[in-house]
Amino acid sequence: VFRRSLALAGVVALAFVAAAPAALVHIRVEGKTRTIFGPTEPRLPAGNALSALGGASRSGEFYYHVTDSSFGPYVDQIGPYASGGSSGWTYKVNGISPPVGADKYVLHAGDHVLWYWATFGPAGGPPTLLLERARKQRNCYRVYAQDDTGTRTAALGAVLHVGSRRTVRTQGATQAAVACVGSHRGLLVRATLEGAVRSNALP
Ligand code: B12
Repeated sequence: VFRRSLALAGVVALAFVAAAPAALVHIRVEGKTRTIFGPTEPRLPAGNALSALGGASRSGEFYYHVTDSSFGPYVDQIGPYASGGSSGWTYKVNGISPPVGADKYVLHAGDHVLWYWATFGPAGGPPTLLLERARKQRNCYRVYAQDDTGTRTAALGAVLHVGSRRTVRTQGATQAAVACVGSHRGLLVRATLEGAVRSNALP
């Protein structure tokens, strides 16, 4: 009996090692043509970047599919679009594209997870847009483009969308892409730029 309890304790301990404890993380899923989940990056509990996608799928009731590959579990479809050729689903955590499978990337509280559709060319994948409020300027926003290493550059030429009807073009040269959108109570603001993944949304 003692040996059996020891074996059981071992199995339980292993289960705890294998499953990373869930942390409260932000998640957004950007599809090929529209946002699939969480424009404002809501929080949900997840232990790794794959389980974050699972949680978002349950919460937002959207389809995703994982297949086994030589590198481990691979997300080969989200919504109606399956990966193929040089296009498919990739993820970033805090703006950086990790060089490991999503099931291996352990998340920490407050991390921002982004899953998005990407087509890779000679220059790599598309930049992802990051929208921030401009400091000390009411109703003004800055837009950055982030590459796979998370390096930020001004997203020159980005357009801000205020709700679904109004757009404002950003101004700026090398340092920043900024725009002030005026009063917009109840409407979310987000940025787009040709060739880049659309940004998070802010009130
Ligand atoms: C093309 C490619 C992609 C394409 C796949 C397009 C498609 N048609 O499905 C895209 C751009 C979508 C992609 C995504 C990712 N990739 Co990739 N990819 C490659 C690349 C350059 C070639 C793979 C290939 O076509 N092999 C030939 C075919 C015949 O063999 P295959 O086994 O059928 O290939 C499939 C799998 O490799 C799968 N796949 C592609 N990438 C990854 C990554 C992981 C972790 C897994 C499990 C499977 C997988 O897609 C291939 C096509 O179906 C390899 C580098 C290399 N030289 O192997 C990196 C490579 C496999 N990818 C890598 C990584 C890290 C990723 C991402 C996790 C990056 C990210 N941060 O999001 C994501 C996967 C996330 C997810 N969806 O689960 C790493 C894996 C490292 C590791 N040890 O885990 C590699 C080795 C590149 C590297 N050196 O860093 N990738």
